[in-house]
Amino acid sequence: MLTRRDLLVNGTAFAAAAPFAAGATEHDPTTLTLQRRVIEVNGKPASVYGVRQGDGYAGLVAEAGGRFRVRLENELSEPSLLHWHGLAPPSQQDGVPGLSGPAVPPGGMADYDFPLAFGGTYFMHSHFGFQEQGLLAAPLIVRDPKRYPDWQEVVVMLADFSFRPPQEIYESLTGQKAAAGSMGGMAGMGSMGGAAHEGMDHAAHGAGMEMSGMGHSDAMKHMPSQDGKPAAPMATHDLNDVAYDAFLANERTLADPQLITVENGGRVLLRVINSACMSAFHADLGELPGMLVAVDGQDVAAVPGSRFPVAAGQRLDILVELPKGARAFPIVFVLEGERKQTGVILAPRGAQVVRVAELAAQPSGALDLSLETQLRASQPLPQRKADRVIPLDLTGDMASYVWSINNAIWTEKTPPIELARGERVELVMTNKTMMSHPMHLHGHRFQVVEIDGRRLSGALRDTALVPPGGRVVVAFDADNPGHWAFHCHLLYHAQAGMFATFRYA
Ligand SMILES: [Cu+2]
Repeated sequence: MLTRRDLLVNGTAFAAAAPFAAGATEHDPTTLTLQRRVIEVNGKPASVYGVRQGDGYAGLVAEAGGRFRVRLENELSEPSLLHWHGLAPPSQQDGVPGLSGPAVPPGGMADYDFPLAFGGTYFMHSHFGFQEQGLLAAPLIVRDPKRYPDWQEVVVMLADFSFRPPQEIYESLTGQKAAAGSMGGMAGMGSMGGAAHEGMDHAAHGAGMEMSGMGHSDAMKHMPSQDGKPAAPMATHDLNDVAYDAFLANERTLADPQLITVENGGRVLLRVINSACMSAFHADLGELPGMLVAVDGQDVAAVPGSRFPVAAGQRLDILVELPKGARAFPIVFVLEGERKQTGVILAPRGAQVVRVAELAAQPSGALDLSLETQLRASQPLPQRKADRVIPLDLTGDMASYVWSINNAIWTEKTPPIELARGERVELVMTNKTMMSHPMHLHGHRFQVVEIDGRRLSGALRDTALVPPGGRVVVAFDADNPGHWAFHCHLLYHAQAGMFATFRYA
């Protein structure tokens, strides 16, 4: 059995979800502190946020069946709040400013205490302004001791990074100054933009951040298919509306990747968290055969493979058995529609580590639902007829950078969609736009029950990708009363108005 020290690599605890790393005891809450830090990106210093425990551990590991007992301390010079992405807390503890409660002021704190009914791979991130783009996010692992107890857990958290202040990125996309508070769900955006602007590192400014036109990058001209093989040209989808300076795996690029010590011939549970604000990836295990066993923290019937898509806000649990031998194994994540990639290296002691290029041999395809249609929930929702069916057209376009639901741009005044407690709800999401939208529901797990007209007993999730022209139906039980956010998990789309709320008492 590896000790925690064995799992720590390069002085950071980022990669390992060790059993003793964080566990809140019955008596003491775990303190998570919001901080500013400087990391190095592309050889330059970058001022980012962080969520740290006192010992420097990023994020939190808790036990399924226990309680989530956390004290959040805000050491930033601006208000903030954390959302526990994928968990089902009481509504007031969900961390969406304006919906769940007020943001925590500088120097302030907030306490959280709720039961953790189920395990899984989750994460925490700010839902305040554009803080998420400044890496105000961290892993949140709820361990189930009965699940793969002898496998080494390796957490890989993905992010997209720009030296440009997010407010400026947003204004370039919309072509106009963002109105203060234009998005109540991320209240305080106006003031926040200024704060982020000051905080971001201007010494390293101007590192080639350009908008990629209307999203048609060069790779678009020869769009490969899902499995990465070149296919017919396809110019109808818009991908990657922000051109980032770097893509990070555990805050490192492939120029200086994290080396994660694994056992020779060991068994690894990869917990992949896509915390990128605007970017989707294909996980690529290279020569290693993998087994996808959970998405968004929820078990599915295992799917073998070495390449799996992960949209913004989604997670993957992948089992990997390493062959014997002192060899290193890169685990890379290729940006949708591009050759750019990031990743980490799994390396047994004594293994020779070879440098991995920052560009994949071939561009990755656009994410589609070919994997999603294969996924089957291990514990599906009980069969039940929907009490309420809600059509939600995903609307808007890239040119005007208007994003909306049922053609309604969300504002603080938008009335919630009213539900009744106990009903089975189906959300019929139809994407009328040219971009994919990963749609995230707070406070509930939903099941994918229909894709493009075919019913299925699909995965339980909290974030479902709806590709252009696609129609995805998800079902959930209204069993967690309150006021809940439902939105595109692309940060600037949510900010622009692709956002709605559900409410029931
Ligand atoms: Cu979107």
